Amino acid sequence: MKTGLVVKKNANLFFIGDEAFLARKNLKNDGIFVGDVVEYDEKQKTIEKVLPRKNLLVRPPIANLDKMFIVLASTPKPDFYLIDKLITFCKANDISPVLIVNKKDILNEDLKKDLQKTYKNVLPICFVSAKDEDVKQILKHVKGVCAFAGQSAVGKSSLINAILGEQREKIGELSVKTDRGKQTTRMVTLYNVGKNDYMADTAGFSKLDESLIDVDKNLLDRCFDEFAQFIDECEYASCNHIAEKKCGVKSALNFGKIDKKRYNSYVKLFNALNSKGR
Ligand SMILES: Nc1nc2c(ncn2[C@@H]2O[C@H](COP(=O)(O)OP(=O)(O)OP(=O)(O)O)[C@@H](O)[C@H]2O)c(=O)[nH]1
Ligand SMILES: [Mg+2]
Ligand SMILES: [Zn+2]
Repeated sequence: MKTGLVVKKNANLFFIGDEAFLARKNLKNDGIFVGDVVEYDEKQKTIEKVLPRKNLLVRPPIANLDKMFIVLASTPKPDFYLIDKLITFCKANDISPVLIVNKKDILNEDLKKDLQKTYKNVLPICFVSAKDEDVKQILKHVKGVCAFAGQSAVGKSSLINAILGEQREKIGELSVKTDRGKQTTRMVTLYNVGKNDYMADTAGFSKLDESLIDVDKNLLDRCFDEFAQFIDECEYASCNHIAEKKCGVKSALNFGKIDKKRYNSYVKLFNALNSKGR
């Protein structure tokens, strides 16, 4: 039996490379996702088994995501809470986040400095413009299965088009209306951009509800990498770094060693998880 990566799904057909396969009878069609690594029978043209996944994203549906390019720009005004939620989501799902600052052509120096200061100890940052050739530098960061995320109008579709332009015949996202006509299902395709490296053509993930972040609130601080070195100074091992008096994180915040926006996102997310009983 051979193993392969599902790069496209079309009705009940699954594509491994350019070849179409059907799901074996005991495998339900809705149990196989783009990004799944599967065992397949080359003669029967059937998928026999889905190998265990490291993660599964719901909207858009994609399995085994390795890297997320979180896009922001000067316009629309950055939604730092969304960015921090996405970074946390990555940490909780074994995904490497990379920050892509798009629209370099209209980026002001203050925002640039601010972003570098806030995120330099958190994740790699890349400054690009979808309208410029240097957009291709994003390809150097592509490793495994990758996808873009970020708020509406930051330029995700433009970036995808700039990077995958030659490979895609059709611009924009494919959406298929279901029989009920209400729900739309986004069809994701993975494009091969290197030996084992793939870029998803989806520009989903423009929002992220806290309910999708599956983290115990008491472990949320572990998703904020730059807090780690200060946690030892907290009086209690169970410190949540909010109401406690002797807290290493809060003291680092007061000394400007932890960024205020990042800390605010932490508190907001902690409270959201708390109210959901996590
Ligand atoms: N100045 C400038 N404008 C850009 C750049 N990249 C994209 N834009 C513009 O930003 C606007 C939004 O771009 P899209 O690619 O549609 O944004 P998106 O993130 O896919 O938005 P949604 O699909 O709504 O989530 C468009 O008008 C683009 O032309 C850039 O590098 N510089
Ligand atoms: Mg778009
Ligand atoms: Zn603390």
